[in-house]
Amino acid sequence: MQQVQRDEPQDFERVLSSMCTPPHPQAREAAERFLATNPGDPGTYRTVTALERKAVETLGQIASLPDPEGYITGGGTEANIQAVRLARNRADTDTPNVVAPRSAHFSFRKAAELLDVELRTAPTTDHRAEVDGIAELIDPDTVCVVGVAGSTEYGVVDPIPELAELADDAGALCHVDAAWGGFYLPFTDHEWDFSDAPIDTLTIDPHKVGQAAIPAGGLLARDRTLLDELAIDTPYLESASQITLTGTRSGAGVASAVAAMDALWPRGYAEEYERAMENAEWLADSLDAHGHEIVGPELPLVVADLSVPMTDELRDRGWRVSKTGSGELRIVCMPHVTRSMLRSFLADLEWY
Ligand code: 0PR
Repeated sequence: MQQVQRDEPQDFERVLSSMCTPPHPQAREAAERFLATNPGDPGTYRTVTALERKAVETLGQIASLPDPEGYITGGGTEANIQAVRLARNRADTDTPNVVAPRSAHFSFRKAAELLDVELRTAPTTDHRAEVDGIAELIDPDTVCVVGVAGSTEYGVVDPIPELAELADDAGALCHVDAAWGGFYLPFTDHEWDFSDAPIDTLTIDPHKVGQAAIPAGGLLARDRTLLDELAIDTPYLESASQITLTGTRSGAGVASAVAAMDALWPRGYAEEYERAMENAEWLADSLDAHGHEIVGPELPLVVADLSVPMTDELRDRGWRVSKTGSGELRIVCMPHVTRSMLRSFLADLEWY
């Protein structure tokens, strides 16, 4: 087996590790058209501002939120930081804490550090949040309870309604991180969105499964008063205040998110989900048949108990694969991942 050299910056032919994917052709075109626009200055760039409203409307449809509020962020990290920030600002405590499962993305650690909020993490069972464990960590200073809908490492969905109820009982907000899973979950039976539970904010990223160009994350909020917690006065701009974390922002991200969702919501995403899930199940079955223990796939992400040295060998053959924190092989079945890619990956795996 020859060493495969892949230096092209946008070659996804052997990428099994990424949670991003090449943008839809219309998203690519829209990104280019809006490259020089800045939705951070809505007075000047009106077209992209109108498009951002449209993006939020469609994200609202995807997450079953009528009259959605929110904006297109730089990614899931910004959306999660902002969710923690608004929860902190809204609460009346000098010692705020956020309670999340251990499986929460590391962006919550950034949020906690930046915002001087204590991050309390609860154990997981089968990689999912333990409701009792979360409940034990909640106290009167808890400003936000986090649930993950499509976890980064294992692609599993937390019991969102139970977590939302805990948050509600404690007078805290409930934030759901569906940064990766949000464009797959509408086609599943999972309970994860605004119609399933009294959640307050949600992260859902067009630049992942949504097939928009980077950067395009999404933050949704149940109502405007939540976002108002983020408002900073902008005296010399035409708009009176800004709720975003960054000032100048990518109009390319916004326009491409709208173009991708126009092209794909709902039917295109549904087809993608079906195809990705079939691939993930096929991969899981094949690895299982070779004696490997498998986690999932609950969403199109497969984890197998292959050792790290094996993973390094595969990397040397050009494959881009990743591992979980405990060293297992982790394969994300994104839209660019085809059955034939997986077949040749397994061929290399068996050969080794
Ligand atoms: N929330 C969840 C559940 C995520 O999986 C991620 C990113 C984030 C939030 C943060 O999103 P941004 O990276 O958009 O700020 N998950 C992947 C990770 O950090 C992102 C990724 C994307 C990794 C492309 C690799 C890659 O090639 O591992």
